[in-house]
Amino acid sequence: MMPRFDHQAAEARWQALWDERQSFAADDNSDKPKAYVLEMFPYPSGRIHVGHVRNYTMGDVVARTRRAQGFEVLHPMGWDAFGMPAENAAMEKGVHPGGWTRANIVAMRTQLKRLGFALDWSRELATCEPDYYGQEQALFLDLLAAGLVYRKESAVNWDPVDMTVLANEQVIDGRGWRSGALVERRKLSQWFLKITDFAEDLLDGLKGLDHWPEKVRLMQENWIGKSTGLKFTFRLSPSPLAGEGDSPQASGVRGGFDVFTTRPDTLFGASFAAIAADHPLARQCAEGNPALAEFVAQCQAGGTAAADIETQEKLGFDTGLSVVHPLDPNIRLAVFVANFVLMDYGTGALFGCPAHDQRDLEFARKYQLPVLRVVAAECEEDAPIGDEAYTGPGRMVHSRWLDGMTAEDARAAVIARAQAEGWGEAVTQYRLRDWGVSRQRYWGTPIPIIHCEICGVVPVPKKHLPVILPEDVTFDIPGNPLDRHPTWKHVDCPQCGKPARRETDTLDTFTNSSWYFIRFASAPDDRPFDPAVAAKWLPVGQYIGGVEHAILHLLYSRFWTRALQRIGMLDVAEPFAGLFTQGMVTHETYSRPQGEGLPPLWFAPDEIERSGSGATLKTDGAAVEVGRVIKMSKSKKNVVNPDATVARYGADAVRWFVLSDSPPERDLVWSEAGIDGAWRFVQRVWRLAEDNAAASEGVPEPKLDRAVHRTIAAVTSDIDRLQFNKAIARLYELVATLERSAAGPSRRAGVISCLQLVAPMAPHLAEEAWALLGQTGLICDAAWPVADPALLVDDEVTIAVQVNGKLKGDFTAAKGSDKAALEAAALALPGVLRTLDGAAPKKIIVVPDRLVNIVA
Ligand code: ANZ
Ligand code: ZN
Repeated sequence: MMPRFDHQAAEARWQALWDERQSFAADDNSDKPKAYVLEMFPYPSGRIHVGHVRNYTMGDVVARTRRAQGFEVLHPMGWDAFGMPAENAAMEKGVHPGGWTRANIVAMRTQLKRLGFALDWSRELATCEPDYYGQEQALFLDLLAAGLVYRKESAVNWDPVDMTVLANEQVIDGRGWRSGALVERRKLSQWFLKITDFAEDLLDGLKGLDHWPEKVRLMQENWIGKSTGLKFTFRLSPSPLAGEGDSPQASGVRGGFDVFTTRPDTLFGASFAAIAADHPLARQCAEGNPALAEFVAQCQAGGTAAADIETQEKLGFDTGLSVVHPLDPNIRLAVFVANFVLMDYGTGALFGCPAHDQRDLEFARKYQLPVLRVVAAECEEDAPIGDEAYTGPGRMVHSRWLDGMTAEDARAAVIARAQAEGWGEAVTQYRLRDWGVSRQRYWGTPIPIIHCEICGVVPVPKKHLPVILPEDVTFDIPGNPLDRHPTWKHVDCPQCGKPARRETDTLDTFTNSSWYFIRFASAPDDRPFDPAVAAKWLPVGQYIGGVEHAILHLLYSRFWTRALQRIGMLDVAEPFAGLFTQGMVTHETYSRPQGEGLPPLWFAPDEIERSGSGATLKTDGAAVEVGRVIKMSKSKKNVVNPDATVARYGADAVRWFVLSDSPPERDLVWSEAGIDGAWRFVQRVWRLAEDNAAASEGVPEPKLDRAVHRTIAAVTSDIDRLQFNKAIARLYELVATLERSAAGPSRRAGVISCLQLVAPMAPHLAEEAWALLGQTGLICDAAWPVADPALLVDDEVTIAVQVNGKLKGDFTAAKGSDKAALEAAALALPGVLRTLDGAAPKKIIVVPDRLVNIVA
């Protein structure tokens, strides 16, 4: 039997050696150029999944390559260790969130180490440990002192059965995800970070991020949601509800309210005004109107998720009030309280133009309000509006002095008039809201605040940090265990010394991930980071992770660095210079129907025997349905445990496979056959190394040298552009070429270069083969091969040969060959000899390096 590459022995040997030599420890004081390569750190859910493997392998290839290219590389790993799943596990399994999380970290660290990633484990951190979250508390206090943190009443989703606040994602169809109880809206005093202070800067900064995917920049832009428009005041006209002779002012209602519109051009198409249920005017009207009060209460019930508001039925309640149209005092518009108007956007009030806004149109149809088109596209002119509002460009109609203008010009004209007449002003609005960071949860960073009856809100003095999260808590009753802890929250006020109460809310876990990349770069004991050291590494050169974090995590991190910059702690605005979002890992699904009305029964890939296009269940041998290839998910059971695969095929084969099959930004279909193919390739490279283990005599082979150097250049640039699958395709080619070549110094040199190019992807194989070839040191320490430019230029050309303009064949010649040589070679071609059949050519035309045409 062919001697094989023994992956188990090799992996253990090299991993131990890298560890012992601290090969991948980053030196803050190195004078080499720095490269910070980072993958989004995992949540310690229990096991590494293949999505992690793909993500971390990509980062590892970049890190190892940069290292070989002479950079001092920082490639750290840690744990995003606070969050809900730990609390859920605590409630379901009766384990402590801390114990559960830390056990998971141990298991997952072992799994990651088996994959041979070039990580600086000395910088490992877990956000659930006081040395991390204590420094985060210090940062929170700094931001508070700088006025970037404030407290305000804000609505939350309240589950009345579980007695807990729910995140929007935990509200499903208006009900709590665990209890199934109807969710209520409650007002709580909560902490906010002033991200809106940076809205314009966060938007502006996107322009410079040219190593980010365009789609992510667009998602961020939409999330920030800058709108420019007009804010103007609607004057209330005396209302019949206010009673005989009473003006609205007299009945206590103010003289009017402000609205915000992005479409002032459509003002002549206005058919109603609407205010939010939480609007002060709505509350005032509700006081004397039980039916309206009932409607307002209805709107306030239910969750706070904006997505629900978009899709729910548009409902309104006529207040009986009306307002005066700002462009024509003879026009009155009825004022509704409407469920689709949000209190925390714009002014909490709008005018409705049903012809040109879909929500307004649905509303108008329901309450039989007029629908008047005021913008007409070129070809449809004055067509009536059906059940779709027209939101495109066009010219103004039915709009008096605006008629004939483009909608865009009309927008400017109305704003100019409003400003001139003093009833409105141009304003900019952002969809971005301040970041509410209070969570009524146990497993998170305690907010370092004390509430005192006398002094009010008192920050915990820094010398008392960290505020340690107590671990002696239970989860047998619903609610936040910090609230019912017997002693933890009772403290003396740091200012007056009287008994006071700790804040029992914890910070949103997104705060943990908003600065972990800084702590990786510098982690002193007595401060969050050392700015000089952090600035050496930051920004992260290449950040890699899932597109599911394209909005919040990245935006919060971009905010956090800006906030630190503003308070003079760190001079880095953009945390991530380069960003790459990798595709998902997918797999077939296997199921059996369970009968009418029941969901199918799903089976895991390792329960299945696959044969041809069908599949059977191992336990009973009967058929199962092979379903679509979809993202791996626990619910469909199409999850693969990487441990078994790594044990069987080796880390290198798994790493090779996750890079090889599809472009990194696309989804990857996990297949056993694919990994088997990768394993075979590993064996081929090993054989090639064995065949070239000894130094070899002979003459150089320029053609092979050129092929090798072309591959060096191409693979280097592929890795630079993160096109790992292309790099791998070229290495397949190079290995095939080397296998076909005759033994000699060129082949041995080629094998050595080939191993270096393979090393970032399959590092254990590469180290083992490097040693076998008697190379000095470790391959991970060897300098990256550099392509010789002289070997990259093509010095051979293909010459086409024609007889009377018809192609008869071609041959290769050295570049720049003289005419006589090309003529002679052309005349000797079999196709030419046959066509001429002994006749002498009349004329021969030679185009150097390209063509010989023979006229017969
Ligand atoms: C009249 C109008 C006519 C509008 C028209 C749109 C189209 P963006 O672009 O996302 O910023 N609006 C204003 N305040 C609102 C609130 N608190 N809750 C819900 N909707 C509100 O959205 C701005 C538009 O959303 C505004 O422009 C307003 O409707 C509505 F043909 O005013 B528009
Ligand atoms: Zn006090």
